[in-house]
Amino acid sequence: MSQKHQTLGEFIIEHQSSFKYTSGELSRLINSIRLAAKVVNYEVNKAGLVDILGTAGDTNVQGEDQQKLDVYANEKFIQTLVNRNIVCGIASEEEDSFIAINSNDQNHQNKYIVLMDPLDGSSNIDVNVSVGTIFSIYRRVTPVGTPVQEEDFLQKGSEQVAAGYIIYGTSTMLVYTTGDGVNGFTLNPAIGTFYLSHPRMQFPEHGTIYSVNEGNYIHFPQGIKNYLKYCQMEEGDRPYTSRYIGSLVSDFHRNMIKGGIYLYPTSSKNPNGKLRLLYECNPMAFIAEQANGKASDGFSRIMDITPTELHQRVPFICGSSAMVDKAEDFMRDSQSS
Ligand code: AHM
Ligand code: MG
Repeated sequence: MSQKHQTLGEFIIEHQSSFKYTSGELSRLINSIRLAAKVVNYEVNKAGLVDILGTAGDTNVQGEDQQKLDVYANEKFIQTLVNRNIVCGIASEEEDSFIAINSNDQNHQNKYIVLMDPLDGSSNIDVNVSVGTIFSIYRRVTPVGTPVQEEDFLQKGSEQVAAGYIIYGTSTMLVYTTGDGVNGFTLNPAIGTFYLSHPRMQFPEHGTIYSVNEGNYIHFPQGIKNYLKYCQMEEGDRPYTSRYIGSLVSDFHRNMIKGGIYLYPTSSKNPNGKLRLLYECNPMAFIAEQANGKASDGFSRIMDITPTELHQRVPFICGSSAMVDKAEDFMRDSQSS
């Protein structure tokens, strides 16, 4: 089929056979995410119109206030995946523990688990700035037909079979990989259909944008401080441009298209970094690597980290490979001096 006007539904069917474990299960799973994305998109888009802003009154496991739309998005994604009987387990940034699905049904043959951040960057909703959903898919490691265990969720990022994000921006896009490159689909809201708009997305190897919350500069490790000074130095294509939306999906998406680096390092405020390894860093790292980019904790590959807990945080440096290499050089140099 020609790629012109190809819908996400057509794309999923066409590429099903290129997936190494051929089965319709992963296709059905991505189709369910597509459906939930449309429902959440509808709600996010009218956030400014109805009185649904403000906190829901709950706090999540990290002690942060939950916006109402976080709760809504969390429920919608979970409901869609549970009702369609498509996965055997779900873990969410908004849930304290993982959810085992049909755990007492021995006929339950589903192999996949999903980890997600249902609405990342949600503090931006109040001010009409883009937010996103991030998802990560693995095959379970415990036997099919038994209840899922924590070890199913604590797999290295390198074991992911698919990952993606939805960006609720000036347009709504779904961008995902099943380990065979990264493709982006834009929603036509008039008819509720995602169309392939960004085939084979690639980070430029070099870029000139750096994205970091520089307000935390004083608390950053010396290697990061040195790298930021390097970004600001007048030489060659530097100083680089600073762009920080404060919404990981949006900052990542822009950097992937234009070339750039995103950094959320450790600081005295966030001694392990702020972002969550399982819900944010691993899926973005998988997408980055599939798009010719790179993701590191400053010293080593994000997807090689063995997780020890569901809500684990890690420092995160991600983007154009030459830029991430350079930031790692500065980290290493500062350790050895
Ligand atoms: P969240 O999951 O609570 O929304 O936090 C993650 C977000 C990222 O999207 C964003 O890059 C970062 O937090 C911004 O943090 P800060 O405001 O500290 O710069
Ligand atoms: Mg988040």
